[in-house]
Amino acid sequence: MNIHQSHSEAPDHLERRAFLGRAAAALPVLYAAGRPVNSKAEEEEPAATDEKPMADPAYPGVISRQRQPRNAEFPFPTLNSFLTPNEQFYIRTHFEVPRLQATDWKLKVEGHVERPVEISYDELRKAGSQELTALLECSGNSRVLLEPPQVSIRWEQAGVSNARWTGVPLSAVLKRAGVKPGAVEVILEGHDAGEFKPPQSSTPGKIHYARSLPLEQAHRPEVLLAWQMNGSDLPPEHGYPVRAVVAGWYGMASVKWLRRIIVTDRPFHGYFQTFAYSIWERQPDGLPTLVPVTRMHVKSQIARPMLHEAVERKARYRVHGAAWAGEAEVSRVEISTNGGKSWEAARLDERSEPFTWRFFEYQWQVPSQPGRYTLMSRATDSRGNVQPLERDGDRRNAVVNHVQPMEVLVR
Ligand SMILES: Nc1nc2c(c(=O)[nH]1)N[C@H]1C(S)=C(S)[C@@H](COP(=O)(O)O)O[C@H]1N2
Ligand SMILES: [Mo]
Repeated sequence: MNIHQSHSEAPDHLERRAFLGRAAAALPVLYAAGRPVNSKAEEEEPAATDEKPMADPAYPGVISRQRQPRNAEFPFPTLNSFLTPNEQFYIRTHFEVPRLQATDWKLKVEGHVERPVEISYDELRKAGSQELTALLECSGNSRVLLEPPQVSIRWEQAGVSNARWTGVPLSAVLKRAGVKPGAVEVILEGHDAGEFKPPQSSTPGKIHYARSLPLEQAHRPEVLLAWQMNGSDLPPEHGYPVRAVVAGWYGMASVKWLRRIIVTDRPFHGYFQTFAYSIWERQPDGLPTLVPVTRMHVKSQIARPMLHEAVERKARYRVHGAAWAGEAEVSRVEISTNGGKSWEAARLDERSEPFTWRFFEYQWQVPSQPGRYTLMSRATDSRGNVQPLERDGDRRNAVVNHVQPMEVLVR
């Protein structure tokens, strides 16, 4: 469990800095020159810190995927700090970002409860404070890999980011209202609202963003109502003043700009629960049934070389990236430099925790023969789940965790 009281630190961060520092070395060169270059693994560069992430002005910002409403991804080839700076954390919004004030914000807790309550921002912050490092990944991340193209944002690699969150467990708030017997789910509703028009689908009037959690999930300690990320108040686009963080679940569960919590005695079938963010599941009776997307699946991604990067022949190239597995830990990452014909173990960073990512690296002896080569990474988690090589078509436009071929040019 990596839930800490405030200010407890992971013990191995010196070791980790050394590992991360090498990753940082190539990046300013890459972007300053505007062209891919080989990694200079042996160079001494100031190490990136993962404790107080700062947006380095030399680093690029996010990559826009849609202007209105705003959707943007973290520039994954620059991956070098364990915590993603707030300014680079990917943004997934369905409606315009609500502009809220903490001073007049109130959270309603109602429905199947003993005492409906309204909690102010100050009351919530006084209810207790915990820290949790957790990665969010949009369930549509890597959608660009899908054939034929699917509806919704065409994420490349980084509808995914990692942050340290400060908040109070949702269970504490539920306790205050008193969940009645017979309750089955907890709906989290956001302030943001709008209408969906075709081709995505029309909806009846304005709807708010809302998702539900099964009651037992809502009570887990890694489900927070958070007001800070990486030590600062949430930025407006990430849910200011208060959002949910459902660690280990795909991002859609982590409802931003919370306004209402509704305890229900029946399953919720809202737009974002049943229509969007749902996948087919084969039932024992043979009938495929739509079920909401929930837990993250094991996945790994190579940050460098990036897609179509030009790499010098005969060089030693530091292939590196990150892997994650939701509630499980990453126990192995393998690399192929020949399109999946053979695999070799990557070196894993020491820092390994559930809910977050684990960095990996692999020293590639680049062949002397110029041409196109396909690199791949494949992760295995502590429960024995292996990242699949093929896309599972039952998953519609979501949960894209199969191995990603990264074609590079050796010259
Ligand atoms: N209220 C609200 N919460 C939301 C969303 C939204 O559009 N509105 N998007 C969800 C989705 S699909 C994802 S992937 C995450 C993204 O969180 P981020 O923008 O902070 O990265 O927020 C989730 N919570
Ligand atoms: Mo998402």
